Amino acid sequence: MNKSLSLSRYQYLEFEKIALGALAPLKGFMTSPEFESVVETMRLPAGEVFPLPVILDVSKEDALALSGVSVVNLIYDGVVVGELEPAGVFQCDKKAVAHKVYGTSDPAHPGVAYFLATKEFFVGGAVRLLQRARFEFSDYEFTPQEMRAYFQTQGWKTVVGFQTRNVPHRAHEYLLRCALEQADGLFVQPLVGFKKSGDYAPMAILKAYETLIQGFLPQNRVKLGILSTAMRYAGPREAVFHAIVRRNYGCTHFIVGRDHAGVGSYYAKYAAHDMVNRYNGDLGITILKFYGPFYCRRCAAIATERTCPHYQREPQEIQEISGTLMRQMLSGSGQVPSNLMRPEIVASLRGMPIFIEE
Ligand code: ADX
Repeated sequence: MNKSLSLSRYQYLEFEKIALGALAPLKGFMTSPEFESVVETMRLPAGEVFPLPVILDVSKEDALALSGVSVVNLIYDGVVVGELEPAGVFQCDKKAVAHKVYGTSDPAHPGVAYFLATKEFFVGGAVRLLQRARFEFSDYEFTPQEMRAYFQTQGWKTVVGFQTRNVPHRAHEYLLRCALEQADGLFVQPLVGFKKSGDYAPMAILKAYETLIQGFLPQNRVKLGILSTAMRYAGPREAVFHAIVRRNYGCTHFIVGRDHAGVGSYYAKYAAHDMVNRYNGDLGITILKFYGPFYCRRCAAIATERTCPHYQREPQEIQEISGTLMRQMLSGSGQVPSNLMRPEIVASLRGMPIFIEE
């Protein structure tokens, strides 16, 4: 008996990432034992580290209709884009799970809000991709296989992966330069799947990175390519998730800085560092942890807690550079001091929508 399930765009991208190997070792949407194991222990039943649930939510009617079905056609926009072999449906106590995964069940948290709003049931099982997702930024997207092949042809033995959801400011640039000191290549992979309103629009991020890479970084050692998956704002757990995904794309190193994948004040500044420390050596990718960077008026330079004496002595001379501050400046007067963001980057954003609207 054949059955169909219509996917939302969010679900289609999630399905596609699984099928392309971006979420390896997952080969399908999580089954009940996998889900439980990941939520409780941050590991899959076989022991591999995996920090976030990857689930396909369905209505009660669909859950009932799946019983006894061996293959489900996955439909997006009226087209069969893939198949799922259902391996059971399940439910959970969403608030309790949110608390474990996000550290909060507050519906004001955007990741929690999304999770609490998922349909009643989840269906697990292996997937097969029949048609890639196509959307306006697809030309900037590469598969894990394509990236691995690219790194090989470039002769890059070590590659640092950089996750971001922001237009680059000077602190980001500092991290990128540190990465280039360490490794053969750098893979800047902005996440452009689902993000909350008020975050940067994907085109603004891409334009800004093109400006930075073409004008100020060694182009032959930097590759730009998007990751079309949802931002989950899960802070420390998502830092581990982002690292695993970049490992799957062939990176050997991954940057985790301040408040990685954080939102509001739900996570301590360096909670993601503590989390990655717990799995050190077990992720298949080396984590490069960074404190700061900030702008120091005394040094007249971007510096970090490890390189600047004024951080302790004259904290009033330290100007923190946060994504939130930059967004405020860009959405207000549009004037951003050049010691915080390159004027060329600010100029490259003129005339285009910079932020995602409601
Ligand atoms: S994230 O949500 O994708 O993590 P963002 O684009 O701001 O947000 O960050 C990209 C990477 O740079 C993350 O590893 C983050 O921790 C790091 N980062 C961003 N700003 C700073 C900063 N001022 N100091 C240290 N690390 C930073």
